Amino acid sequence: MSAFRGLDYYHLDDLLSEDEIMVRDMTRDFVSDAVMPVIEEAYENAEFPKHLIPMVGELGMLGANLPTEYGCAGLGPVAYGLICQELERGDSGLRSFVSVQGSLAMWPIFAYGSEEQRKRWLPGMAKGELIGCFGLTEPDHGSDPGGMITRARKDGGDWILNGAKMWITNGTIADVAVVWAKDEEGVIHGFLVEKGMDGFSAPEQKRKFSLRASVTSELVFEDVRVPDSNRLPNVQGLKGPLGCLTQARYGIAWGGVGAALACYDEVLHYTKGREQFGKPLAGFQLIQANLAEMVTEITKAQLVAWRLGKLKEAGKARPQHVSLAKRNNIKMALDIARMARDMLGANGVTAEYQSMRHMCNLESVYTYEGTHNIHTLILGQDVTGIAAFS
Ligand code: TGC
Ligand code: FAD
Repeated sequence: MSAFRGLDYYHLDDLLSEDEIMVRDMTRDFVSDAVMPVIEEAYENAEFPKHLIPMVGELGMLGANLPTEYGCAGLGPVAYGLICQELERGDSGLRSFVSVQGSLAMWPIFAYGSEEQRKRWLPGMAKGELIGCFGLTEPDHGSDPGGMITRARKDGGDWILNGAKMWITNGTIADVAVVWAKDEEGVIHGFLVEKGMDGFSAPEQKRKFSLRASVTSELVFEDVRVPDSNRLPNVQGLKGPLGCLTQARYGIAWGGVGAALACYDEVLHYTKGREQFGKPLAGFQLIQANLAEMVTEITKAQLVAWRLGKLKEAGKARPQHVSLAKRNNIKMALDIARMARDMLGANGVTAEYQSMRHMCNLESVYTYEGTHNIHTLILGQDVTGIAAFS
C-alpha cells in the first residue's frame, strides 16, 4: 500500500488556519501509522479495532468540538470536519465510531442534558473510557423515525421502556445508549439507558457486507426501568434526535471527501505503474477522463465541506445546508470508489487494494443518517416549500 499524498488542487490549504492544518496532519499521521496497518484484517474479520479507542480519545477526537470544561478539545467546525475527513480516509467504520460517540451520544448529552448528566458522562466519553450509541431507527421505522413504536411509560419517578431499535452503531460495546421513545401522549423523549439495566440487551447484527470494521447492533427493551434523572430534560419531540443528526451529517459530509481521496490516491498511483498495450494505463484518454472527473468532483466536495464549516462557525448553517453537503459528498465518494475499483481491474476486487472496501462502506453511508432520497426530498421541500415525503 502506497503512502497517502492527499489532493489540494485548488490550494485549499490557504483557506485553513495553522491550527486546522495541524489537526488535519496529526489525524492523517495517526491514520497512516495506526489505522492502515490493521484495517484490512479488521474488515475481513468483521471486527472493530477496539484498541484504537483510547488512542482517538488521547488525541482529542471524541466530541472534539465540545467545550474543554467537559474534557473535550473545544475545536471549531472546520478542524472537527478535517478529523472526520482523515479518519474516513482510513475507514468509514472508524469515522462512524467517532461520529456516533461525539455527535450522536456526547452532543445530545451536552445540548439537551442536565449539568449532572454532562459531568457524569462527558469526560469519560472524551477519553474513550465510556462508549455511547444512538438509538433512533427501528425495524419498521427508518426514514420515518416519527413513526417509532418504542414506548416510555411513566411509573412514579421512573420510566418503563419497551420496544426495539435496529442498526445501531456501537450498540453492543456501549456503556450508555441515547434512546428515543414516545411517552403515553406520543411525545418523543431522549433517555440515557445504561449497560446492565435489567431488561436491556444489545445483540450484535452480523453478516454485513458493508462497514464490517464497525459494530452494528439491535437494542432491545423489555420493561427497562429508567430513572427520570436519566431522561434528557431539555428537549422534547422529533427535533431532539433530528438535531443530533444535523451534527453527525456535518462530519459525514467531510468524511466522504476522505474516502474519495483514498480511492483517488490509490488509483492514480496504480494507473501510473501498470502497463497494458505497451504503456501505462494512466496514458490512455479514458483513464485520464476518469482521473479528471475525480479531481474535479473531489475539489468541488472539498469546497462544499469547507464553506459549510464556515457557515457553521458563523452560526448560519441550516439543516438543509448540511443535507446538501451529505447528499453531494457521499454520492461523489461512492461514484469515485466504484470508478476506482473498475480502474484497478481484477486486483480491485481483492483486499490488497482499498477502493472496494471504501465502496462497500459507502453503500451504508449513502443509506444512513438520511438516505440519499431523503436528503433530495429535504432540499426539494426547502426550495419549493412543499413537502413530498408522503
Ligand atoms: P418534520 O416535521 O420535518 O420535523 C420535526 C421537527 O424537527 C425539526 N427538524 C430538525 N431539527 C434539527 N435538525 C434537523 N435536521 C431537522 N429536521 C427537522 C423541525 O423543524 C420540526 O421542529 P418543530 O419545532 O416544528 O417540532 O419531521 P418529519 O417527520 O416530517 O421528518 C422529516 C424527515 C423525513 C426529513 C426526517 O424524519 C429525517 O431526517 N428522516 C431520516 C432519518 C435519519 O436520518 N435517520 C438516521 C438515524 S441515525 C444514523 O443513521 C446513524 S449512522 C451513524 C454512523 O454510524 O455514523
Ligand atoms: P427505508 O426507510 O425503509 O428506505 C428504503 C428505501 O426507500 C431507501 O432507498 C429510501 O431512500 C427510500 N425511501 C424511504 N422513504 C421514502 C420517501 N418518502 N420517498 C422516496 N424514497 C423513500 N440508525 C440509528 O438510529 N443509529 C445508528 O447508529 C445507526 N447506524 C447504522 C449503521 C449502519 C451500518 C446502517 C446500514 C444503518 C444505521 N442506522 C442507524 C440506520 C439508518 O439510519 C437507516 O438505515 C436509514 O435511516 C434508512 O432507514 P431504512 O433502512 O429503514 O430504509
